[in-house]
Amino acid sequence: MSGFKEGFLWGGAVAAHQLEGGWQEGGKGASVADVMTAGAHGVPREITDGVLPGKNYPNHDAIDFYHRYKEDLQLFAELGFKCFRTSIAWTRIFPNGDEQQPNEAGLQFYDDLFDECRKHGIEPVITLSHFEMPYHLVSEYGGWRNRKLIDFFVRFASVVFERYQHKVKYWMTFNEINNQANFHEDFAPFTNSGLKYQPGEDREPVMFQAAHYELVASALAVKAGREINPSLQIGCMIAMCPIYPLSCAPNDIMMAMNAMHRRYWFTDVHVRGAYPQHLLNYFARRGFELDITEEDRAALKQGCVDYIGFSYYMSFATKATEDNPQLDYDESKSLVSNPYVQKSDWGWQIDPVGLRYSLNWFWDHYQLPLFIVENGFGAIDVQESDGTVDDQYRIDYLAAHISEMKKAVEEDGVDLMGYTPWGCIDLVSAGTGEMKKRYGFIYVDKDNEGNGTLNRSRKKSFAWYQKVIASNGENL
Ligand code: P53
Repeated sequence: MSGFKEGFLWGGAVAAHQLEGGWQEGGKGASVADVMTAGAHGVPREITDGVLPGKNYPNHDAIDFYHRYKEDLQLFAELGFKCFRTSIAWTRIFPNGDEQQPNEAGLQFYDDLFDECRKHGIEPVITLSHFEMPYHLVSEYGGWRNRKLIDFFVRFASVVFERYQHKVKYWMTFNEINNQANFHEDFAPFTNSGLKYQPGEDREPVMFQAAHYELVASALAVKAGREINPSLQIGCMIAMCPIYPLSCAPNDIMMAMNAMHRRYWFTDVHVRGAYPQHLLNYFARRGFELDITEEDRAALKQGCVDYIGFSYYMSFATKATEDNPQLDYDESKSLVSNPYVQKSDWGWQIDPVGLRYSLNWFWDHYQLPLFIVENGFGAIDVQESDGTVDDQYRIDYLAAHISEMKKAVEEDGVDLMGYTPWGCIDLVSAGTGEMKKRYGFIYVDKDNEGNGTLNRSRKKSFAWYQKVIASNGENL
């Protein structure tokens, strides 16, 4: 008998900006994703000052889900999905972010989409902010460095909770809110928080300030959602890459612990409604004076999440070095390669056991239900002349991860709600903006340059995942 609970949420995950396209349709405004060009492995995406002529912005058209969602949901239904995780593009509802009234055409689009899901018995699982905040909030307000964004976000959240409360039960506030722990690079601060740093600016306190405002906004949204409808389940969303010590040298162990503190304190605030003492001590040591009011602290306490959603793709490793006596973690410098695991073509370390470890880590720390809302293998797929794609490597990756997830549930007793592999249909990569970094069970005919018919077809992994769901995870 399978240990997965009754009603286990098997499905797939995407984000609005990575598949919808239709970037100006139905009154939609420009989001941060709309000003990011295509990059590649080792070539960062360029963040432009608004939309400039002659640049390639892959999210503008993406895979045209905006017009093709009925066909795509038909395929998800054929896969046997119990749920479908996507996001509501904030810019369809509030094109600039600071309006008083929502845009009805945008609201109608998601009504239609959720109705279509329900028609197939598929439960929508919705992220409120998935790397697609209104660009206007960046250019006019400086992104989340500005406290005013709390009100804008809570207004957006309240409008969609009110509107969709009878169609959507499962929600998450900020996607991978902790990516910005990597504040030395430009990508995460911009996609998480709409932050553009000035040359020479001390980035770290700005990141902590933005994250604080987001955590307050998240808590106020949770509170508002509960007031609108107490049956809503509202979670957080954390990017989990567990950080191992490279060796058992005591200082390597401490370095890994500090690194985990610096990357995962966000979860403490979401779950417990308060900052961990180690972080307050770190702020004091570094002399960071953040705008954290008594009112904020009260809000955090009143908006603790119902569950923890997280992504898992890879694990990291770190070690202590002599030039770092306080064992501070700097994600752009502190990571080392793990000699015991393989890497994907994009350098992501493949570590199925790390998923079991992560499930146990979250469960031991927080004792809240867990939801794996992203996991998957970005790879270059080759379409044969007959249209088929033999993606055995993807099947191998997912089967190995599901098998470890089963052990976490059956042997370790972790409370797991569901599993939604990332990019169930090929879409635009967030990190590189490429189409050729594919995750799907469904192949989409489109290349990095934007050419292709956009036709959908089933890969080998499609029939495999169909069996996994039908057998509730027994048939891997
Ligand atoms: P792509 C970094 C590390 C882990 C997850 O990523 C990440 C990132 C950001 O690139 O993002 C999540 O497309 C994110 C999705 C994203 C997916 O992982 O870079 O929530 O939007 O597409 C995979 O291969």
